[in-house]
Amino acid sequence: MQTSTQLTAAQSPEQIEANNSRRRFVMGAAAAMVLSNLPFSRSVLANSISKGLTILSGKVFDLSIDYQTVNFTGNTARATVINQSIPGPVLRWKEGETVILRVTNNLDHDSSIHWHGIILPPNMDGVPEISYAGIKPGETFEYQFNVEQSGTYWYHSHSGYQEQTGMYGAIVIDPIDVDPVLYDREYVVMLSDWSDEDPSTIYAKLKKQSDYYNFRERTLMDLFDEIGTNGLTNTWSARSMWNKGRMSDRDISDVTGYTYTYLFNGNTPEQGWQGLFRKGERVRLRFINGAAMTIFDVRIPGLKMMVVASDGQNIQPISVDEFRIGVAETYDVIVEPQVDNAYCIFAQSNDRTGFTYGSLTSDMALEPTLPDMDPAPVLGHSDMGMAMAEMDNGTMQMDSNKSKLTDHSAMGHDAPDISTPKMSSDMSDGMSSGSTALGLAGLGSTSEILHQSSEFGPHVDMRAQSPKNGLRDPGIGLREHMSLYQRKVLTYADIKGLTPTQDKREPTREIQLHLTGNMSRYMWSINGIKFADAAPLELKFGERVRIVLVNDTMMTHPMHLHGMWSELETGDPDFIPRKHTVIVQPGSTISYLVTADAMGGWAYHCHLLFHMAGMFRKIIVT
Ligand SMILES: [Cu+2]
Repeated sequence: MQTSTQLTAAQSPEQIEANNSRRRFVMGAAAAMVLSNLPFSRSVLANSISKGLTILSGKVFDLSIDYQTVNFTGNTARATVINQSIPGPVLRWKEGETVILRVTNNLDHDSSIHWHGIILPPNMDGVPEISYAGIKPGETFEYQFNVEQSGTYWYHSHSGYQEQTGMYGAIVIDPIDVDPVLYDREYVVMLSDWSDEDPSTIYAKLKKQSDYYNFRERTLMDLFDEIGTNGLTNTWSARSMWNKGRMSDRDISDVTGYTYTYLFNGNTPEQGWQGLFRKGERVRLRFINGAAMTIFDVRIPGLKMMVVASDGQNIQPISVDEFRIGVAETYDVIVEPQVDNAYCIFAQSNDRTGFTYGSLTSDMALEPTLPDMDPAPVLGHSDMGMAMAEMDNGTMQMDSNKSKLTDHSAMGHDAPDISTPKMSSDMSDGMSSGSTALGLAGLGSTSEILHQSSEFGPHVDMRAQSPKNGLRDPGIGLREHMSLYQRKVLTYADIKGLTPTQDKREPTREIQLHLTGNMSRYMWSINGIKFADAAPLELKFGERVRIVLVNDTMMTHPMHLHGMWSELETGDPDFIPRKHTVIVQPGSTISYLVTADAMGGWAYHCHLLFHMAGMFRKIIVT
């Protein structure tokens, strides 16, 4: 009986990327950094090998988890891999079918695979200690569930730091009905980050020195430049805010291109993935951010991208030049190249410390022209959820003083959608905002932003006092791209479901969660409470609830709810889009609705791997 996984024949040979014979020279991460602002010359690239993704389709899949020695940088390192490859195989399912996935753990540690974004029973979700005990060394665990959705998803280890060392792969689910998206050809684009450093070493370094990988701190020369431009007083008041919190306005990401090599379908920038097209074709690119810690900004110079799906769910098509993809998010886009050429699919890290790319080409012999990375962004006051007026009044709550808020009079200046935040004294676990009338479904919360008493203490070094609405903000480093480069950047406000909202009920309560941390001590939490100390969040089966996320930190956090959809409130109650991962920008708030239609225990967490231990909650639906 041929039940097990097979190399698919469903794809045309061209669909399986066909450039295995190209030979190029593999360089290290350091060389990539040097090259990062230069177009690659073909001679430099002459010797490395670009590889494609393996695709498995069917109903029964055998997956193995093994150690493997890899060489992405010129040095060898140990990876953990699924079916001997990074990424693991693309799993191609069909909506309406039951899949069986037999996963054998050949590591000497526990392992797991979580099917990210897939709606399934809680014991099939693959999260150790919430779904099951994990997969022990030598053990085979059999997952079985009905596939009730279609689109682009992915899977990854939920054990330790295994995801960082290679345990991730794409899932593509064909719809049971006619696909509303028309296309002639498709490719998965899995973006990820690789380090030769052991992830526990990376984490230990961050714990000792949270800006260990950030080489963009301001220098004395920057200071003199700034004084020359803005004057001493302005410079001093701007600087003192950052200095008080021992923070840096260039602290965009914790782990950077200093240690990371960014991968495109498992290829380094020196290898350069290639995908073929014929001019006039509609090409569907299924972007997945499978990185552990890296948010990417993606564009294809010379091509408009029609975004047709977000987190696997069809959306009303929206034409953009660029989009930000948070860790664990997926976007499907359609491009229609009209001339024979090699187009660069360019993915730069949001801190601009590195990039990866692939090419969409009419001829494998063509090399694309690499664009320059955009300038490194600098955080502004609004990214800390602060109005300028507050800064001048000296009322920002970037403490070490852990006291109460001192002056409410100046707040809310740049936050028209959000009322004045307060400190809440009596909301025991801060999980419910109580009695006030809730904003309408799809339009977002009208409740006050309340800082819980648990948010005050040395474990939280910042609270956003006037968090801005994150919906229309393309994000730091992208805001000015229309005026500077005429590049339309996708925002969450642009995303509307393709099909009407299924659950049209109004939410009956709100849960306001603050994403918190002490950044200089590299401690992460929700409402100031780390996972180990937190009670589970309880939802009642069938209830319609709004989750309001407030980012009180300077980092962008991609928040992932397991088991249920996150219905992002983007302003149209009739076409609320469904997502599994929602990025919350620094100093911003965003909200989504959840229908608690999945009994059992589920994980809810920031998807940045090194934030996850603290910024995590168990959700129980009873
Ligand atoms: Cu986070």
